[in-house]
Amino acid sequence: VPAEVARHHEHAAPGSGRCCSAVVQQVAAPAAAVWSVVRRFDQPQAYKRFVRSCALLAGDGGVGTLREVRVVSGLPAASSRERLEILDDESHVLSFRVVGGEHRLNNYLSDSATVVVESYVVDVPPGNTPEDTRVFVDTIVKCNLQSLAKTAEKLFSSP
Ligand code: A8S
Repeated sequence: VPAEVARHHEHAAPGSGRCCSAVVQQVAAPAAAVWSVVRRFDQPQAYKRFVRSCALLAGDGGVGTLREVRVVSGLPAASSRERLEILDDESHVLSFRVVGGEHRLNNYLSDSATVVVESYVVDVPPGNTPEDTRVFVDTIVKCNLQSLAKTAEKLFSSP
């Protein structure tokens, strides 16, 4: 991981009752192709396979936009309200914050750049350990990034 990227993803100590991690994915496509998929805050279902639908509650895809995501069944969650915190088209950085919804990942904060490193911080849900939580969230994020790689690679190779 390039030093600049690592530095961008350094979180302050998560604090007690919180946990954090980062997931890295290689993508065989140019950063522009990856970024074109990631930057669409209104279209997470383009690559996030746990997302069933997404509706914008406020904003038009710029910083401050609020979206409501409904997730597929079988997860300990139904929906999530997420606010776009950073959308930097030059540095290829997007960050969103979970601000509500029906799920157990309170105060989730995600930060992705197109290299692609996705780091996060989240409260450990009551009755779970930090390890449980990390395994759960890493699984979701890894799956998202693999799917993002496929989506961007397809976009890049299509005629
Ligand atoms: C993302 C990352 C995550 C999404 C989580 C971790 C979530 O959408 C799912 C299950 C949950 O339990 C929490 O980048 C929540 O989307 C799939 C509803 C937030």
